[in-house]
Amino acid sequence: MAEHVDKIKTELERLREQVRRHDYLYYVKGEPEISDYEYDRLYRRLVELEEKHPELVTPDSPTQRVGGAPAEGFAEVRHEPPMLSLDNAYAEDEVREWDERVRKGLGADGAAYVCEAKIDGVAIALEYDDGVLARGSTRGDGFTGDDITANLKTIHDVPLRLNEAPPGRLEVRGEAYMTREGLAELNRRREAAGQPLFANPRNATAGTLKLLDPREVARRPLHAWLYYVITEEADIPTQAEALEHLARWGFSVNPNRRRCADLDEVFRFYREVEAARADLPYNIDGLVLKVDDLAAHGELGTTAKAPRWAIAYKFKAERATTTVNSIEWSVGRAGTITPVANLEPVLLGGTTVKRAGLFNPERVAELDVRAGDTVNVEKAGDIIPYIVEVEYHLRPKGSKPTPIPQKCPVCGTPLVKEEGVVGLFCRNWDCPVQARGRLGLWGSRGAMDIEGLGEKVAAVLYDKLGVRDPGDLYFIKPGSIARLEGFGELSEKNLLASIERSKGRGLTRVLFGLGIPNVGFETAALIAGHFGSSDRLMAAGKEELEGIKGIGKVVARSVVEFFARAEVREIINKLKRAGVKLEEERLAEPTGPWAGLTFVITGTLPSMSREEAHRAVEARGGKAAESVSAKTSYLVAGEKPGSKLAKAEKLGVKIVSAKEFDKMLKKAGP
Ligand code: 0OW
Repeated sequence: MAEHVDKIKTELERLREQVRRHDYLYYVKGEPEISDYEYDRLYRRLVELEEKHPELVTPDSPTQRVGGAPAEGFAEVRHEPPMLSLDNAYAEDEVREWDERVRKGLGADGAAYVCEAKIDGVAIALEYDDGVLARGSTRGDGFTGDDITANLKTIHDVPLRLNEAPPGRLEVRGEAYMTREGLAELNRRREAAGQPLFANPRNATAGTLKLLDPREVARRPLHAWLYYVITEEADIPTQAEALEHLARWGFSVNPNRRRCADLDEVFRFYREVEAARADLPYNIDGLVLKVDDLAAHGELGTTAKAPRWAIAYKFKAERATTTVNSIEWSVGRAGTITPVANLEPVLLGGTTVKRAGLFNPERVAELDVRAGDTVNVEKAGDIIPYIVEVEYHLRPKGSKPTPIPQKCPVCGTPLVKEEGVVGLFCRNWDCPVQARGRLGLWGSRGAMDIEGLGEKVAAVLYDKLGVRDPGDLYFIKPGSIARLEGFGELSEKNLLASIERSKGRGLTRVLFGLGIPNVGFETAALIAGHFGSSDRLMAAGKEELEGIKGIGKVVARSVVEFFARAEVREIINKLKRAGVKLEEERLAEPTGPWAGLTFVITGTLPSMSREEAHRAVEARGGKAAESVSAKTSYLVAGEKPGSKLAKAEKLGVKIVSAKEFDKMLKKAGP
């Protein structure tokens, strides 16, 4: 028996090593050696073997990148030493002054610098014990950040196990980021789901790292560059070598870097990188200059905010001056009213800009921007240029403040403000832009996937055939599309056939396709899996919705209010009459003696690991959460409990010792 287990362990380790190596080659080096098919075969073999022997799963196995249950919140992590920010320099003379301070501080004639591209992302820290990822966190305020290990594990640039005999205790720091194309794709998905768009890759990265559900994080295109090493166990004399070590250990290290012996080389490199900036797939906003000699870092020390041995040498944000010809207001699929400034065309960062975002009515009022104004427009790597400021002194005589619309620019319905939410909204269900948008969402790939029913065709069906909602699609009279301009017998036949085929997509896609506010695909799947049919869902109250794992108050309220609308009930009736499937097999609700209970483990349990305790709780139908909240049923306090104990006491959460927990496990049965 023992040798059989050893044989399996050996095969598991070999498979993990192979998958880890091919992950590294594919994601970090971008030089895969095997085909996707061969990789999938390897990976599936590993998953199969681990499913057969769950007790042999290790946290650093490549299959453990995407965790399961969403966290309730994030534990805190103290940064030692603090994660500092950087002082900024915008011009050569400021860099010269800094260089002078460095040389004076070191009592040296010259200092060599490592210049690194400054990634416009979100700072992170990764801790490794014996080469295995132990914890990952955000920078927070530099002293305390959030423990987002489960989220960072989903990033392929973050190794779960290091190569080449790394130090036993190691911390590395770097920047999580998204490429511009990655963000564009993410925004396309969000637009289809009626969710707000991210203005730039940095916001998208920050928003994603904060998500409680690692499965959603895994669906987002996150990357990371690492650039800083903290360890007592290796003697690394320079920053240049630290970066080499990082690459050897398996981390992604940004290639746009150069060791410069003097400032002339620094300025030359700065101009080279600035010229190449637009060709990089990710945003950089300057260089980070660091004294290469790491011993000098200790000599120079830090201010309260930033190191004296490093500085951010920023690119000038691309900025241009032009005039506003007009300000127009548009309404989006979800009823959001958005102001846009039409500009006198101006060259900005290599492109001609004719429009600039004004975000929301509040911003227009705050800026008091008007047609005829001279404005400064900026594009600091973000996708849409925006108006930074108005040159009020150049304002033409007699100009009037821009009127904020009171009515929807499309349907004339009075606009509403919603408490606590920035912006103005048209809440007219029949607003043509919104009704057409809903038809487009219904036909989209993530929803009912109706081939040929894009936004344009949806608008034609709306305008020419009086199709007002998804239910009408299933009652289009044959022949009525064929006679429309741009259509014929064949295109009608294909479109009607794909509408017919869409009837069987199931409840998840129906719910996503209806465009319920705050309900994206993942949430739609949770709701469909819980209720199994639209009838049960429409009969449910807020409480039942809030009781579903992963559904909060906001979503519960959105769903109940949405199905309370007469127009929605009308659509559901039409869909039923058309024979559209409004059911889905229900996901097995966790049963067992601990169903509905939430446990949080803190400190070390003598009898089992944290992972094993979580699995023991889930095997009894309970939920294992990472952090304490009012919804926590029990806090299990092991040895050296962390800050969760104090929080549990404050919240009046029931606290049990490791021994009591063992007794509870036995009592609850296997
Ligand atoms: N964004 C970057 C970057 C970098 C740290 C080390 C100690 C203080 C700054 O690419 N390449 N190198 C450093 O070095 N910091 C960077 O970004 C900083 C981190 C926190 C605020 C900035 O994002």
